[in-house]
Amino acid sequence: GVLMPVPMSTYLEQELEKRFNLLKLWTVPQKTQFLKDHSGSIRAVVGNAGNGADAELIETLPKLEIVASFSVGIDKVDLNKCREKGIRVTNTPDVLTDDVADLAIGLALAVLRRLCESDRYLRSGQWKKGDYKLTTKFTGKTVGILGLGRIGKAVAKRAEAFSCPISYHSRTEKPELKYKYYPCVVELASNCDILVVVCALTDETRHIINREVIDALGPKGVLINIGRGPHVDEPEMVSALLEGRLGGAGLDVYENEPEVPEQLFELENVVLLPHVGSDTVQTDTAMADLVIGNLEAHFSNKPLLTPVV
Ligand code: 8YV
Repeated sequence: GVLMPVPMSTYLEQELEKRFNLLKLWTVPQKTQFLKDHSGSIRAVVGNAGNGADAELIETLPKLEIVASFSVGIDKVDLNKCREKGIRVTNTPDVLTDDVADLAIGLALAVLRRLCESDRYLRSGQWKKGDYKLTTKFTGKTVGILGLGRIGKAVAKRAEAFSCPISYHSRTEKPELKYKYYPCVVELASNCDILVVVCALTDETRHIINREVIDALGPKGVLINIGRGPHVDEPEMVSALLEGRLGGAGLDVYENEPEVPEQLFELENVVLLPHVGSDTVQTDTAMADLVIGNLEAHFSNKPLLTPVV
């Protein structure tokens, strides 16, 4: 049996049902009892960015062999527990890089050029009545990237096409790249107009965007978060935005999804998306195919396509 805790992709569900006994946990009323009843047969879990496999779930499933995540980020999978129990873990890197990087640029443009606000202005009939405010130019703005991995590099490449000088912070400098490296996040934030958070969520990067970093970015700075909500100290970000100490924000992720601080709903310099970074038809299919490829490889004793553990 393959356990899916939450719905994530209709195509993935259909393809899993063709090949495996798919158990959709969200459709059963008594989840704990259901897990107990099926604990002897569940050999795989397919999680995603919101619901992975925590220690409790892993302990409930003694026959679990593999966690195949429908996401590149695997912060919701207890990797130590998996290592300890010899459970394999796979993710979906590369196939979603373009979409997530595209969205970072989209958010930057949406915040600076006030695209969502302009759309609301037109739809509400304001255009016919009043004057309109000027916005901020994106081309040429300095873009700081926190985490220069696969997606970070794709963001850099796109920003370069907008003539943006690129700088970054990551655990180690990448001297083969021509972008400016800052060994400290506060320095990166002080020296960029737009800060894009795109690193993996780990104990080291949790709340890496704290008050000091936010103040370094400053009243003209814009924060783009396409990584994970907990990278940012959310209450600090909200007060900085409310007090005008931070210029704007474009967010796809939040600390406690699907909860979003409602104070942000009043702010026109903030663009809020419901964690849709990789949600295109094309990438949904590619991610699902990768999950299935990993499961099939595992169950036929072949090397995993994209192993993490
Ligand atoms: C979501 C993501 O997982 O890959 C990740 O880490 O956060 C996203 O791709 C995706 O939207 C499916 O839930």
